[in-house]
Amino acid sequence: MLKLAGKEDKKLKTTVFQDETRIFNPPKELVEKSIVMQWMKKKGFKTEKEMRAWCSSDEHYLEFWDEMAKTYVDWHKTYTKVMDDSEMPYFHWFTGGEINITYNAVDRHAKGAKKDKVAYIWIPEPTDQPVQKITYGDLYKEVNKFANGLKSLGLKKGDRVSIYMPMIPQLPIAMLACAKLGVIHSVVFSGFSSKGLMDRAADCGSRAIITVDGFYRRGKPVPLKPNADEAAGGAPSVEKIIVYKRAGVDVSMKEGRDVWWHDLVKGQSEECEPVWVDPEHRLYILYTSGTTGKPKGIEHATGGNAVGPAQTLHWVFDLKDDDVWWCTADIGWVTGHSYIVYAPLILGMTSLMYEGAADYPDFGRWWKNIQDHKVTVLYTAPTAVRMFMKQGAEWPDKYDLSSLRLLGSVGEPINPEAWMWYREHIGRGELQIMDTWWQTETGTFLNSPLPITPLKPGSCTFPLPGYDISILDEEGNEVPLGSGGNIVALKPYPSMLRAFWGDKERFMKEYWQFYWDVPGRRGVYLAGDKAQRDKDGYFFIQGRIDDVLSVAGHRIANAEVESALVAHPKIAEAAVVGKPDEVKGESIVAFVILRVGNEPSPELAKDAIAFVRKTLGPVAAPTEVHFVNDLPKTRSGKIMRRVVKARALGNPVGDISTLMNPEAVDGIPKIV
Ligand code: 6R9
Repeated sequence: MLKLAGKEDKKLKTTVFQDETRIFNPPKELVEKSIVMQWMKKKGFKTEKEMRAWCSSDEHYLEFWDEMAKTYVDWHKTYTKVMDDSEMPYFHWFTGGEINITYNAVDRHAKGAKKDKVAYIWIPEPTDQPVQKITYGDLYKEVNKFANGLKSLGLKKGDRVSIYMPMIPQLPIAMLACAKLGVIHSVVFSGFSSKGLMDRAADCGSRAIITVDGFYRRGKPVPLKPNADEAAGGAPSVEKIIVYKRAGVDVSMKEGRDVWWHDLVKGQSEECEPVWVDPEHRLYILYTSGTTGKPKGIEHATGGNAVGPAQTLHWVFDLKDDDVWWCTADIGWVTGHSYIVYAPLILGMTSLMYEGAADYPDFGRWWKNIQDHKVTVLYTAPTAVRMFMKQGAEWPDKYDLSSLRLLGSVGEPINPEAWMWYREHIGRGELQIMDTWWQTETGTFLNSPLPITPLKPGSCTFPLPGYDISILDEEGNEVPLGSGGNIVALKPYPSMLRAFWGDKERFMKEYWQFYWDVPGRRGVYLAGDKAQRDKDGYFFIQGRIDDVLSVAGHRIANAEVESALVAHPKIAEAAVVGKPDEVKGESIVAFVILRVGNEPSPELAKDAIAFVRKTLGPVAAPTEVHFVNDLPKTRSGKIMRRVVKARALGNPVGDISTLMNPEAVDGIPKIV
């Protein structure tokens, strides 16, 4: 059974996470021209609320998904059943159909009107290297040549291949080539160590690793191939290593095992027949960040991932033919899989892809990218927003960001302070922010505003059409408005995870067991996040179930206190942990990073405490504030509170090799 914070004591009072009264209405023009509004008019829906409810209702959700599946995807063979729940919790979608996702993402555009449309504007990190514009026609040829190369190595449908590459066009090309053959890709973030790659490749039995000689980081070439060599040494299933020459660093090639990408594609045909697969055929395995314990290999199905991400991208970010979309995530994360690779390509959009660091050569790089390539929609993470906030608005202010028309956020709760800064300094004080809540497991956004939704800062607003998302108490009752509990999906949806690679028991335990025996709740998906709804029904995500403090009988989300701290004009980032306290259960200890230009002082610590007391009330005020230069984060930018806490309390910090900045751990002072 899962351990849920607070389960032992149901009498705990839950603090109201957000008492947000500011509402930001979407401009009329955005609403009127939006894709979702066109659809609503066609269907005769009068209000957003009515539309969202209809699409997610018991009576209509399968009808909704049937229409979406036929709108966004060309099926080689049409399915006969939209969804089959006879093997719950193993839900099957689009039964009886046949599909190839690369055909949908590339071939149909390359063979049609979008042949010469740019699919990717790729910006290398070194400023002296040329930007590449890759059309759908180019992509078609490159994917086919590489797919034929993979075929020549004997790779076939159902085999697994690990991809360990930086943000270069060959990464999506490799993924699309695998998918063209029905080979299951497992992308491993290129910032992971050789051990991270080895564990993942060994777990899913990869037959090959696709990698690069090296890549650029802040202007310097960094070798990567040696990591793949080490990984292959501990992953006996790996027969081949394919190496793309990116940085021109010296690498050793093992005879018979290693092959250069350019040799593999030499002389290969630019045509390659798609391998048509069952919609349930696995498209990819992606290991989650592994915040605790062994990484879990999330299995994603082909059909659902052709439909879900494309539909949400179209509706939420309202992408039209002339938009330039930039999702700043790394493709090594689910955000990149869904929203740099599959969804934008299925929609036939132009995406920007940037190879490098946000601060190279300086903190203006992103804003220059937007200015130079007239990016219209920007999708990034709160951690990035806070980093820029810390550096000050003078960086974005130097550039012309007038091409932007919509903004997005993902990865963590975005604290209202960062939300306001994002809108003010990146969005000219007028752009709407789509705060999308979702997970590796879900493949696509579950809760998110639409361009027609009035926004509240810090809220991911409502469940999207077709998704039945609710908040339940521990007994399985829906909680009333104005309170919180476990956020769940009451119904299945196409892009949901299908299984854990090789671990049925853990799959059951982590997501389904919790409400399995509650009458009427079998098949309810436990997301693992705490959330609250305010009196208007707006959802506020409070963070992972474990990230809730218990202070003098009050349940306080760590994120709530962090959000209050970051609203302090001198604080850029904060991590809050609970320190055991004989009287209160836990007392709140904060570790904060100051904004540039501020110095730590005992007065500032006192001021920060007073600030939280005023914002959230005395019960949520930290008893200690410590100033640090850095906080340990996952590679996707989430603050690792577990590690901060372990270090602060003098406990073993566990495996930190997969952190973005393991050195930050040493800077956390002991508090006991
Ligand atoms: C897409 C992604 C999933 C966890 C999720 C939640 C947090 C993501 C969020 C958010 C609040 C948002 N999360 N988006 N919390 N508001 N808009 O990040 O996937 O890396 O698997 O993380 O991230 O806690 O459960 P993943």
